[in-house]
Amino acid sequence: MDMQSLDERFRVYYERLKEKHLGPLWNSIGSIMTKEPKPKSIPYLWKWKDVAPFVKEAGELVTLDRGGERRVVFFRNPGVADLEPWGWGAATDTLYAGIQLLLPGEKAPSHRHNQSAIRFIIQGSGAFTIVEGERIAMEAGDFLITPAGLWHDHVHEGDEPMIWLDCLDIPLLYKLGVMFFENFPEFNQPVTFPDNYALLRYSAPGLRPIQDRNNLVAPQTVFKWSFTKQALERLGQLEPDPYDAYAMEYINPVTGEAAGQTIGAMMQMLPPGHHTRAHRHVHSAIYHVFEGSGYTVIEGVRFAWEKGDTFVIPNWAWHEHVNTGSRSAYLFSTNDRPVMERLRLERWEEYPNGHQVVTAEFQ
Ligand code: 1HN
Repeated sequence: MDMQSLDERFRVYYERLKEKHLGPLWNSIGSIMTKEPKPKSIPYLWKWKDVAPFVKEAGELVTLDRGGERRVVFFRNPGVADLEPWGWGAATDTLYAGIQLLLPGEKAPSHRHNQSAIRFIIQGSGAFTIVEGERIAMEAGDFLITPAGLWHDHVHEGDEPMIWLDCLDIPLLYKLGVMFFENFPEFNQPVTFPDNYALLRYSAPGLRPIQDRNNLVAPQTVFKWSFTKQALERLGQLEPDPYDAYAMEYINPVTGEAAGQTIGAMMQMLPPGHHTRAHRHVHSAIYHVFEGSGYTVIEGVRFAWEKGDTFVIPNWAWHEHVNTGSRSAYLFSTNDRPVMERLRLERWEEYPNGHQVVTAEFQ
C-alpha cells in the first residue's frame, strides 16, 4: 500500500472511530500522561483592595432570601475558570474559595451538601454559624469547619459586617460526579445544643469525651484565634521547619486527621525577615494573609502580599515564603493534601540549593 492510500485509510478510520464514540490511544497518550503534574490552575494572587469593594457592593445588591443562598464573591483561577463547567469557582484544580459577607441582622438559609467546607474568619464578630443544632460564634482569626452532610446556616446578631473566607471541595466533587445538595424545610434549623458546645467539650487538650470515641465527623467545629496564636508563639522555641517555618494544622482530635475531612488547613507564622527554603508538593494550596507583609516566590515569579490578599499555589509548583515586615506574618492556608494522601498520590521535593531565581514580578 503506498503512503497516500495509507494516510487516506487512517483518515477514514479515525472518522469512523469517532462516529462510534471510540478513540485511538496511540495518538493521545502523550498529551494526557505528562512526565510531571501539569495542573490547569496557575499561580495567582488577588489583592484585598481589589476584592473588598466587590464584596461591599454585593452587600448593597444581593439579599439573602431563598434566591440568594449565600453572598459570596468567589475566586476564579484564570487557568481553569474558562474551562466551564468544571472550572466553575475553581481556585485550584480541586478547591473552591470565596469571600462571604453577612450583614448585621441577616440570616442565611439552612442547607446541607456532601461537599466539605472550612471557613477562616477575616473580620467581624457577633455572627454565628449553626451546624447540626449548634451555634458557633465567629470572630476574626477563627477557623471553623462544616463537615460534609451536616445542616448549616448563618445568623448575624452583631453590628458590623462579618466577612470570612470559605473553602469547599466543589471542583473535586464535580469532577467525580458525586454532588448532593438539599435545602432544610425551614429557613433556619432548630438549635439543640448550648452555644459553642464543641469548644466547651474540647477546651482541655488531650481529653476526649467517650461519646465521641467513634465520632469520625470532626466533633471540634471551631478553633479560636487566641488559642492558635498562643500555640504558634510557643513554637518559637523549636527549630523552624525548612519550608513552612512555624505552622499549626487544624486537626480532628478524634482521628488526628484533617479537621476539614477532604480539606487540610493550617495557620503559619513567619518571624520577621524569615525566608523559607523552596519546595514543591503534589497537593495544591490557597493562602490568605491574616497579618503581615512579604512575598512568596512561585515558579520563579514574585508575588508580593499584605493583609487580606489571597494567593494560589497550584499542584507541584515551586514556592518559598519571605516575611519582609518588622513583625510576625500570619498566613492562613487551606489545601487538598488529605485527598492526595488518602489516594497515596502525595509526594514532595526540595528545590536544588533551596532558593529559586526570581525572573518576574506578578502584576
Ligand atoms: C455554602 O454552603 C456556603 O454555607 C458557602 O456558607 C459557599 C459555595 C457553594 C456551595 C455551598 C456556606 C458555598 C456553599
